[in-house]
Amino acid sequence: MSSFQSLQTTPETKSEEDVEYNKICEKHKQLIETLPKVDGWWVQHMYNYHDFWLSSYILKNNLLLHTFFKSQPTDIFLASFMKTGTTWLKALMFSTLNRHRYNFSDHYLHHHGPQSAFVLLDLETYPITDFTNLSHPRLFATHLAHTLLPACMSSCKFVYVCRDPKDVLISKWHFMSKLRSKDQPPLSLDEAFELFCLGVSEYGPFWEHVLSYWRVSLEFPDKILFLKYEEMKKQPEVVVQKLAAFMEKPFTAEEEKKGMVGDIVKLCSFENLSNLEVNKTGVEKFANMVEVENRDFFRKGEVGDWKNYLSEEMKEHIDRITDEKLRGSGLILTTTV
Ligand code: PAP
Repeated sequence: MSSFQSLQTTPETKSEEDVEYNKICEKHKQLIETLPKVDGWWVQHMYNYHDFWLSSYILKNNLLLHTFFKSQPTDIFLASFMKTGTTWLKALMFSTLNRHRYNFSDHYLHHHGPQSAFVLLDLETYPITDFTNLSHPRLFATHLAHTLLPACMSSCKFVYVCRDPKDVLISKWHFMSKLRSKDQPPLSLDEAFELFCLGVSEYGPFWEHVLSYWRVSLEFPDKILFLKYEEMKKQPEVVVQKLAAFMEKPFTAEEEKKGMVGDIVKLCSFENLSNLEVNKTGVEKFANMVEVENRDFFRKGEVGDWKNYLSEEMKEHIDRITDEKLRGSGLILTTTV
């Protein structure tokens, strides 16, 4: 749980909430019995809910989110498919918004993993968690596709980050292999490749996920800032300036002159964050239940690492899927590194 945005839990939920909660548990039970089911990469099973693959827990939380989450107009959401640059953006958005609150020589991010700066909505315990005491703007993250989010969120601002699916696959395969239970047989890269291409991985299919945000970003560009990991790597300063303007905290000429944009980029760089003690040895606990070592969020941080894993044939196959799925959308995701 975030030490910065410390959440409060109410000792008892109200009885109305109990009734709603019980109804949702019942609905969840029915869904689990009836929805298409496959093996998960991390968890044992995933269920196809409204065309996306979710674990049983995330599915239940999605139902609860729709009933219990109340957005506020100033909320800012960071949305992403897994392994597309979330950790980096959490650090960048948090340090941009809070640039007057912390000193760059002794910053919050020197002592806390970037994950702690946002609340991961997908894992929270509804209706127990009370978000009303979070500092403003409240910062939330989600890996859910746009079509799975409650309507109340549509008036809020979203930052979405995507990445070349070949790098996403490699990053996700490494991450999931670490988290996968030792009781399950290891997932080979060949298996992961095949499943990923079929759209079968947690929160997938990847392409439909990206398109769900892309389409809304075209219609409401002031509501969704759509970013690409590769562009962030090329021009991080430009992205930080975009983020600041989008979050309604543009840099002043004086801040720019002082080099604040560069300070933020440096603070949040892969080299800097991955070498901090907190990110080498610390553990992030999500919603008091899922524990992940901070170092697992930092692997290589490069564009094109897929070249070290995928054959030419695999590359062509996945690029073909990307071309077909994104055709006519105006979005280009394949990189030629
Ligand atoms: P999540 O979905 O579990 O939150 P996310 O942070 O989106 O993961 O993605 C992790 C990827 O971002 C890793 O990529 P890799 O496996 O290809 O190396 C990770 O190394 C990379 N990453 C983490 N922090 C940074 C950073 N500060 N700059 C650039 N890349 C980063």
